[in-house]
Amino acid sequence: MYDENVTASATNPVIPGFHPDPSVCRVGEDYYLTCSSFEYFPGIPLFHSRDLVHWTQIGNVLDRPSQLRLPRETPSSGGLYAPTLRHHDGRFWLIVTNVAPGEGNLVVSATDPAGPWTDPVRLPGVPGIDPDLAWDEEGNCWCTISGVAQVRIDPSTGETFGEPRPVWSGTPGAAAPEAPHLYRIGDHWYLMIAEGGTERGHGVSIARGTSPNGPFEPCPANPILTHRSTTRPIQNTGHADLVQAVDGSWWMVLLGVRPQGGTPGWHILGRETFLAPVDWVDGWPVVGEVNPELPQMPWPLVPTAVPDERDDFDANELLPSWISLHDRPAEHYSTKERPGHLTLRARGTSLDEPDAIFLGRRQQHLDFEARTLVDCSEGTGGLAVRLDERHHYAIEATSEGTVRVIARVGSLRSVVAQLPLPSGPVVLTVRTGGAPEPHDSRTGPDSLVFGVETPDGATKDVASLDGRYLSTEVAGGFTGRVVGLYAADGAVHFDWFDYAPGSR
Ligand code: 6LW
Repeated sequence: MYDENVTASATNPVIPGFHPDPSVCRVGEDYYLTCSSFEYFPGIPLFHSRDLVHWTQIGNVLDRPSQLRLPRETPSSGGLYAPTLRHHDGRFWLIVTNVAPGEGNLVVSATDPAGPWTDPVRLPGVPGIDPDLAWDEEGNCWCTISGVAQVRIDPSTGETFGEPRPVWSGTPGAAAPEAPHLYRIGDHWYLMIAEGGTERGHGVSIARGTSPNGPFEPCPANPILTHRSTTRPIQNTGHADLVQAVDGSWWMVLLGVRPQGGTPGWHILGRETFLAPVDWVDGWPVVGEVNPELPQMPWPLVPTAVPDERDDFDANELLPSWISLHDRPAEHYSTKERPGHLTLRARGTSLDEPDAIFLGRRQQHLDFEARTLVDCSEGTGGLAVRLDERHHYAIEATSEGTVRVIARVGSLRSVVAQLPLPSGPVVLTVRTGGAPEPHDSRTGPDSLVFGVETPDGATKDVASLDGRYLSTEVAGGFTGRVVGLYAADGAVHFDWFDYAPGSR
């Protein structure tokens, strides 16, 4: 079984692929981190690390239908935004916004972060997004939200005490004060926020006061982190959280993107999680550089196991890195119907709908190759690279005996290549290739090359498509590419799925 996020060296991003809005906490020598998951189920991936560099996904916080409601019409980039993960009084607490209609802010808790987590407690008195949790010395729990406003809550009942009260609006003139986190550090309470919006202008600013409720005095060096208006390879740096390591040093986790190609630069993996060192000078945090190479870490690295390329679908439970759209009903997603296979059964929707039957994993490497052995004798389906319901490419085998490559970009949908299907199950492939012409300021990020394997094991390329159309700069929104398997009609059986870094 492959494991997520495995690297042997200390490089950024520490959690590649679409893993934005990181929130981190430490318990003893263990670090835990969560990210946003939007329209995908299960919700809120949870990672563990012993060195802050190597992270292993140990579960998902919202992995039962009773915990996560994403109605049919939930669009891509709807759903779950920006959790905060904290440990308090022997329990893990997670607060998050579900932006789907009728949902809102909710809290869950657990004694073991690998689960199970409780069913959600709703917070009807907490409006807005990006909720934070912090406890003061008297045991009061303060929930701070984008804007930035604050209200006292009881996280075990969802009760709020009074109306949210504005506490800081960030740097005058800066857009979107959001992603607040409140910390007691030394003699001060620090209120850290993101501002400038989650695009190229993103940044992190901080203020401090002697009470958790303010007044807050902004840091004279704000923003304490931004890559706006630079040519650095990591852009959009912001939405951060702080953690103190076992040795007393301080670190920041944050989101950033890696634009590729010419102008304006296309990022294809969504917003990823990066790590940066933090020093304290005169009672203010000073953030070290956010570079692809991490500095020498002050402790030995604890790499995780090298992942298997292949998932044989032999286990009853799917790995936590597999994500589907909105839900995962057993009648549509099964590893038991044909043992050793994943069976996907269509529900009258295609990849063009927000609730397609699609099971994927995040594209975590700028270059990758994926393959699957598929039996389409009872249906139509295949292998897709998905940005959202309006931006995806796929190679599919049909029950009528053809293989075709389909491109959907905005309102345009086209079958770009079609050929007869070899008899029996077929291996479908996709890999990244170099950017197609032109090779100048308009150069795109990459191409996606779809193919079939012939009986002698060679790969026959069927179509090569410009990767820029599966980027956030084209599609918009908050997510990144997901590579996976789908059923558009009938039942489709997948014997195995390989994902491996590298190609071109
Ligand atoms: C999130 C906001 C943001 O709620 O993007 O970059 C939004 N920051 O804080 C969705 O991830």
